Amino acid sequence: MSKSSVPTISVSDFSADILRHLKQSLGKDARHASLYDWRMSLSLALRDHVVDPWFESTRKTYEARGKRVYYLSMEFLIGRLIEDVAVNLGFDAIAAQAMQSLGQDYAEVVANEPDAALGNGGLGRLAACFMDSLSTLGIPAYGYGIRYEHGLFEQHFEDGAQMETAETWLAQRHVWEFERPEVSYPIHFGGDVVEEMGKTIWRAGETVMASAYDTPVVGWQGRWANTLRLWAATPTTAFDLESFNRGDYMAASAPEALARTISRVLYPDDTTDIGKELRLKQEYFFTSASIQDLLRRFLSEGGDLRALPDHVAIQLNDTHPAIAGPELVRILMDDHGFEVAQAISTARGCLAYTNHTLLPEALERWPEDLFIRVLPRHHRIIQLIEAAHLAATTSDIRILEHGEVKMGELAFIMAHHVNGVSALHSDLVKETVFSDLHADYPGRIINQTNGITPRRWLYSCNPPLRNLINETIGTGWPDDLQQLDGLSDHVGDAGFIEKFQVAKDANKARLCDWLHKRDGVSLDPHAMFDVQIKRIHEYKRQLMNLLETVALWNEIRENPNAGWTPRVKIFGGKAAPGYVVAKEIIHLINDAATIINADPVTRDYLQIVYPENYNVSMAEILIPATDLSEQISTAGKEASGTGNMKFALNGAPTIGTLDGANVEIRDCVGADNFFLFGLTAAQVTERRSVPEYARRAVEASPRLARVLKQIESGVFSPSDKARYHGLVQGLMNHDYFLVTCDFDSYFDTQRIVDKAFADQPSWTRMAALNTARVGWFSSDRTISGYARDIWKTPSLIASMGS
Ligand code: 26V
Repeated sequence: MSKSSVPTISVSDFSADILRHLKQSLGKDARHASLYDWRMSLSLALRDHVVDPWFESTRKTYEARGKRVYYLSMEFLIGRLIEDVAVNLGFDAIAAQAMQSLGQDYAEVVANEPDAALGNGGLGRLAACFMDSLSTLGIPAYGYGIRYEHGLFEQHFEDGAQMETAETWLAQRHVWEFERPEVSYPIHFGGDVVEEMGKTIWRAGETVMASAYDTPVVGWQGRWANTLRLWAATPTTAFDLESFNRGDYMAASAPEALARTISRVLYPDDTTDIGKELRLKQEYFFTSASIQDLLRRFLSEGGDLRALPDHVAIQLNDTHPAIAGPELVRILMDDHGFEVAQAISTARGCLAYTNHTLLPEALERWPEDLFIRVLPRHHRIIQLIEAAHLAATTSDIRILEHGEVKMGELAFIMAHHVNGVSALHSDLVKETVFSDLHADYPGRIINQTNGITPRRWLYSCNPPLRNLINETIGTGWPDDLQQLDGLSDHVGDAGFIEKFQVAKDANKARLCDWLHKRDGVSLDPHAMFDVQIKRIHEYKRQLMNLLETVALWNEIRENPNAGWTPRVKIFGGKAAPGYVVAKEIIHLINDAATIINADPVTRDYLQIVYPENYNVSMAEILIPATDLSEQISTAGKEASGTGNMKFALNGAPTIGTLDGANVEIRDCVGADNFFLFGLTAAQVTERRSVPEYARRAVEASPRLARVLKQIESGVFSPSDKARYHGLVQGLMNHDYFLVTCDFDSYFDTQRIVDKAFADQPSWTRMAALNTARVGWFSSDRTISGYARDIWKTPSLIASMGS
């Protein structure tokens, strides 16, 4: 790895920078400054040091005249940035000391920053980790997305039920971004398509402007910084002058109203394709702006569009930006006179598509009539793309079928590579959703197993473990995570294991303090912290975790003196506002917590906590404090998972199924250091064909039958005994995700976990081996794979080679 080019600064100089910003940028003096003012001043002082590496990277990129990566994503789930920037610049200790010298609590200032929550979950967080790694690796890249005014909704509980309120991160100034009023593009919708003098012309019905906001993303040690460019919708003109002159003031402001809605709010449903016009407009809005922007950049450097694929690699983060294919073809044909075939092959040379889910309900399809209404020209181009595909292959796969536009097929056909996000998932992509297209285009589907940035997900979120690793194997690991292997030599050393335990205990104590302050909840820090944090979905099976918790409660009550291993079951996560079953599951967890936590017989052994409003910042506190990681999805359903990697890296062994990246995690950490249970993906498919499989599984398990009866009869909802009738009946009658079939295996494996945890030194050794052996899951490794296999882009950090 290259030598550090970290700018150095003294604590006193940095304090002076902060005070200068307090005065000049915030207009405050130190005596009257609020926490907000201090946070802004600190952020601005840090931001100053990002600008030089940012300019330098831009200069090198222009000079190299090489290829740039464009990562198109509807979501970037960023979280807070102060700590991230400080750590990457090597300023973390200096920033903390400077704030202290100014009489401020650094941790409190850092915690004052709202999360940038421009994403739902895994897909959006992956995009944020990728931006970090692209900069760390010195690959010239732009992230393109939407500057939502409102990120993911905030969750709170009313009598245990989820309620949603609007998130308002932009109510405060967002200091990390630079507004670029000079960078804006018209985005057209609707209207019609006409032929005039042999030319096809799209006469759009309405137009909004996309305006750029740039956030620099600095990589490890400030060696490189790329740009995250987010688009905000603005009206072409604030008023329609014709209506205005007619005196119709309200109609005159209509274009403004449309524009403002487009980038207003993130869609909070990552499970069902809602098929809403506004969502399609959002997708086209940011994709078109991004394509126009990258073409302008290419042409301004004197590029010949026929050579576009040598200079531009566009990665589609799921199908959300799949309209990029037709949009690029449209511009090449309508504005630059390309023939159809040439336009399609040029576009395909630039495009690659990542699939993130096999769930049929999440695969995007648009009603064709809606699509024609919003994007009439693109509809015709899709017909041309489909015709070219049918002519070039023996395929009978269509993009336009049954009155729908199928975005997965479109993305696949227009991409030179399609990738899955774990080994198992990529195999399933070949065997299931895209089996026919895989046969038509052999070699197009490849795998790139997901990863996580070790800067945020170990270095910053886990100072005790970071320090122990530094003192054990040195400080080279944050951008070369395989170096963690070196810890393996120390797991036989009782002194090291003891220190590993001390680090875990410190993180657990930090979580206890945080929870107590926030929610007034007290936890037993010696209990096992058993954590499941992720979006609430039936396939992720939070319900199975809860059923196991109730079964355990029953058993402890019956035999309180059997030497139970104390556990705290921690849940965190949001349900899509319209996902009724997921919301029932949340309600049930909270109801069960109320009853079980109040039981004097079991309270020393079992506790349930469900903190409201799980987000990236909460994950940063929970993950380092976790003893046991719950990764219990129905095999074949979780494309990869990335939380699974974060837990293992922070020394929490997994209880999990052979699903997604769990398979590869287990291969790395070793079967002895992973608690495996449940049906395999193949067995799941088989079991579904057994008649009444759920009813049979319940009949075969008295333990499960009892739990279901308790829930159904209202033991946990005494004021509304029928509350969970539907939920339980649903399990007995459908149970598509095989909660009932995996229950016994899960329960039994949890009892093995109990025993393993009781032997603390041996447990800690297992935890340390998890940390030591998951270096491969760095997103640096993932991005190197994309760069090598898909983008063909070298690193521009001189000493890093390609
Ligand atoms: C789908 C939809 C459907 C239309 C409405 C809005 C919306 C928003 C997001 C999505 C995408 C869901 C797919 C997703 O997040 N997949 C997750 O991707 C992770 C990163 O690859 C992976 O680790 C998780 O296993 C996978 O569930």
